[in-house]
Amino acid sequence: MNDLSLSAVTARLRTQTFGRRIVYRSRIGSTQDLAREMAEAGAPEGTAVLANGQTAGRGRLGRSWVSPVGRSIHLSLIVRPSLVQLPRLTVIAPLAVALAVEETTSLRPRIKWPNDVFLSGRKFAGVLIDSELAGDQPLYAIVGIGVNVNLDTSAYPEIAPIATSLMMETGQEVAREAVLASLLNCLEDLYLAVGRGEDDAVYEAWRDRLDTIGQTVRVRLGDQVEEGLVEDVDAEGSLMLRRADGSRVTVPAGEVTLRDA
Ligand code: BT5
Repeated sequence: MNDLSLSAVTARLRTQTFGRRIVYRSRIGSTQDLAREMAEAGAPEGTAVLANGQTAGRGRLGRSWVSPVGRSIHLSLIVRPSLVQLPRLTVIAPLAVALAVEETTSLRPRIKWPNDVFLSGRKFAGVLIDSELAGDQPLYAIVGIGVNVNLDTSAYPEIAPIATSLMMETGQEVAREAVLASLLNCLEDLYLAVGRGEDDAVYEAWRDRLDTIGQTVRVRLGDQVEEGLVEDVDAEGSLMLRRADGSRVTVPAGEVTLRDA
């Protein structure tokens, strides 16, 4: 079995807190659940829960995430964001994945709103953010990120037509440790930048990689369906849609699904 070398990850970290405490399991149900338990018990910001494989990996809205042992990155990072940082996690997380892949390979990922990261029109990474508030104050958030690094997605019929991996795109195995360390470095850089109020550069970098602007989309938001042309996005990741009747609506990047119209 391909184990993840934590010392190889740590050697590449240039973070203050992100990934400085790592909890590692060779196999787990979902890293999100352990991270949530640890956050509830007071684990500090930056604690990273990692698993070599998951037996019940989760996507959003009850969907599942294919997480076999030894091939991918399964990360749940505990953060304790400010009110400003919390909504920007949906921008920071996929952007950090794209930047980490750019830093460690020759690939140039694209982001599909709100949280998918794509190569050659196929998804290779996804983001799931769980957060806990007390009133309107954030207590913690768990930034869940799955990255198909050396996964042969053709072996999984449920995702074969829509998914890819860094190995499939480069034609060779990629060191998970290098991608993971770069991911933690990029996540912390972006998170701290937003905390200092420097969101403009973060927003621009995200917007540059976003494929969704200019497309006509249908968005399901609870019971409501909105359809329209994506005119722009804002710094919190909301979509600005123009409906067929010419009116405009802003759709937050929360619990939504995107369908091609
Ligand atoms: C996501 O959900 O894309 C969020 C995935 C987050 C996974 C991480 S791994 C660490 C942490 N622990 C967890 O339990 N979860 C997080 P969503 O946008 O709902 O996309 C889910 C859909 O993506 C599925 O319905 C499939 O169509 C597809 N999918 C599932 N597994 C995939 C994979 N390995 N690669 C590409 N696509 C996949």
